[in-house]
This record gives sequence, C-alpha cells and structure tokens, in this order.
Amino acid sequence: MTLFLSIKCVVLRGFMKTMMKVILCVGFSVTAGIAQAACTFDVEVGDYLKFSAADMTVEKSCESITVNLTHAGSLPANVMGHNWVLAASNDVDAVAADGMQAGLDAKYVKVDDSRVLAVSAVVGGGETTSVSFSTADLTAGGDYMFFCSVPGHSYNMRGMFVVQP
Ligand code: CU1
Repeated sequence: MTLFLSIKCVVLRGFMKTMMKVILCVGFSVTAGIAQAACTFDVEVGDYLKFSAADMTVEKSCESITVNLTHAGSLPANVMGHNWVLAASNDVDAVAADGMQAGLDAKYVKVDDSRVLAVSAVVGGGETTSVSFSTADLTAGGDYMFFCSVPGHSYNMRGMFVVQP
C-alpha cells in the first residue's frame, strides 16, 4: 500500500513538472508572438489571389513597420506576381486602377503617386521582398487598407490595416 502511494506520488510529481513546463512554454511563446507582431510582419502569398493575413494591426509607437512578403508558389512575377501596397481605404480602387497602366517595372503603381503610403516590389514564385515605412504619416484610428496592385488582384487581395496608438 505504501509502495503504491509513493509510486502514485512520483507519477503525480512528474505530471505536475510537465504541466509547469507546458504552461511556461505557452506563456513565453505568447509573449514573443505579441512582441514580434507589433512592428514586423511576415506575409505569404502563392499561386492564387490571397494574402496569408486577412487583417493587420500595427502600433503607431513603432517608428517604422516592416512587411516581409514571401511568394511560396512557383509561377513567375509576370504571370502570378504579387506586391503589398498600403493606402487610405478610400483611395484603394483609384490607386489600383491607375496601377494597371503603370506596368510591372513600376510595381503596378503610378509614378510618384502620393496616395501610395507604402509599396513593395512585385514578387514571383520563390521570391521574397521587404518594405519598410515610417509610421509618422499614419493616424491612429485612421481608415487604411493593404492590397495587391497587380491588375485584377486588388478585389480579392485586400485587408484592413488597423493603426493603434
Ligand atoms: Cu496579387
């Protein structure tokens, strides 16, 4: 009986240790996730019309925001290229329409378009690019969207870009 109880106790202690480790690990990864999400984002695209991020939330307290865009597909940029563009929500349709005429070399945005708050290079399958931009011109609580300005993509490839204080 005594032997049985002590075995049970050891098993229980082992279980509690494991649980403590799990709780600690989960706690650390949640903290790390929040710290990473505030100023730098990894966004994935592929051989389809979709961003991996539906919406993005940034903090104005970040001096600059970096978006790392990875194309995990295999089609080249002139067939299924994607970029990441930021604009005020009211400007998105007009910026995308003007971008159609601009062409691939101009990243499908009109040259010196002041409505474009940030624009990345156009990437094809297997390529990665990064765009960094200051938060100085962004207003907390403002109405912004990110989208892909490659012709025909912006209706499916867009999401809210929320700026918190
Ligand atoms: Cu696209």
